[in-house]
Amino acid sequence: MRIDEDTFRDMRREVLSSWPTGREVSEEAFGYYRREGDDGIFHRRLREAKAAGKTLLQPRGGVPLVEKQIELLRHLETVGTADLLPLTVDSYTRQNRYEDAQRYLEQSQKAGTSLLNGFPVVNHGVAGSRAVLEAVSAPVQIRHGSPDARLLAEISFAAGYTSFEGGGITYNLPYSARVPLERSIRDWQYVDRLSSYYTDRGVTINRESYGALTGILVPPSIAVAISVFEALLAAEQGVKSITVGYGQNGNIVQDVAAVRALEDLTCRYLHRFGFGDVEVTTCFHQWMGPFPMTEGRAFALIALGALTAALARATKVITKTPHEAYGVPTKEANAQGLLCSRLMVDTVANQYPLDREQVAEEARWIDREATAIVEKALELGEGQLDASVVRAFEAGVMDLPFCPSIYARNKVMPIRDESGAVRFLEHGNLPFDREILERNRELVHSRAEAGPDPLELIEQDINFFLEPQDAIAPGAEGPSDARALAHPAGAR
Ligand code: 8ZB
Repeated sequence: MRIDEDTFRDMRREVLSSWPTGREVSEEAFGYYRREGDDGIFHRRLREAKAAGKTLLQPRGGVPLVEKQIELLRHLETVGTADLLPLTVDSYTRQNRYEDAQRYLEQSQKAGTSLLNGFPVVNHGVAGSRAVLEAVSAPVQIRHGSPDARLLAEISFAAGYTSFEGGGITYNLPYSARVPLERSIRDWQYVDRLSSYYTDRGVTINRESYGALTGILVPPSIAVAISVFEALLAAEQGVKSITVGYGQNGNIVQDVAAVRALEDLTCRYLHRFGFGDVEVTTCFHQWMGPFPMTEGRAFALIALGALTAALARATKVITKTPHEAYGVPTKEANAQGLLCSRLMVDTVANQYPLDREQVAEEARWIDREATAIVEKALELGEGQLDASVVRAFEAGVMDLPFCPSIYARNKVMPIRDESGAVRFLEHGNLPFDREILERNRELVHSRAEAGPDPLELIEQDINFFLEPQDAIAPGAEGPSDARALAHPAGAR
């Protein structure tokens, strides 16, 4: 159910009093947006790109200091030709540890270095965060990984940011071991409700689901089913611009089909629930799994991701960098990842070298699997979206392999087929029909039954893009500047 005005007002009072900068949030924000002639610039860029069939480029990037963040974003925009910019938030802020973020922010200021792995939006407050936005021309999105992003969203929207990543499932399960889904979904309903509070007042906030999830062999139908629920949950709170995402697995046909199924299913269910006026766009994540250390292989993988995103006609692609295997990238390496991707998306924009029927066939199977999951979850939820998700995960009807959270059953085991597409070795309690299971069995049996120990196969499949052992021997070079990388506080 949509949170009503009165309840929401009380909730906001509590959230805004949880840290001093919460007091900076005011209705002044609406005046600010109007002054900028900005009705939510991020969603407009997405809409234009979708209409033109273009794939926009967006990197990740966040450093603790305002001036350094501006320098970084200007570099990504001018040298890297990024279409959309990020403000990646540090890990302490993601965990609501604002005191720790404050301490490392002050130390970073004193030393003039980066002792946080991102930009602490809450600590910088409305003015500091807005200064970054105003120093660049491309729209900027807040990207993070918080199970509870209520205060972060408050400061971000008040500062003028019009796109916010995350959701109650996708920013919980891959990131937290023991945050109950019930709680993260509730806290994200607040973020979606806050987005619609702005949208109702003329400022459309774009909300993006983190469809790449754990980044490790996520079967497409699982990612699609989860995205459908995050889209429905957002729409239920009044969100009008939704981006659904998917992380590259490596088989071009399957990845392209997955993006198609993702968009189709999301739109179909939004319509069915009466949210046909929501604008849906797609985001493709370049490979989120273990990244090659050598520069040549890293660039090849970045190019493969950009190629696939462009063929899928994804609205945008989140790019990786040649430093991925080493940690947070320098701005120069980040721009190189963008330039590599730029060549690919521009070249492929007007080509379609794939077999259309093969893509359509794969998309039909992903659709069929995802539909089975969504329908069974809806049945368990007895008409309530949040209950559908909670009960479906309890029952293993929705599940996520290699998930750190105790709130996923972890009974699904993925495996690649001969062509590298991700299939099921074990489907756990996913509610699949006989034909789905039969097709899957046919596709995997040559690897699953002939090969060595299944666990060894899965390890190979996870490390699919890493160098063969002998290629990282002396002589094979990593990025020349990677050794100079700083290692900021907090885990990535
Ligand atoms: C779940 C997201 C992980 C990805 C990148 C990692 C990885 C994290 C930053 C960043 C640039 C940052 N990432 N923090 N990239 N600047 N502060 O997100 O490298 O690719």
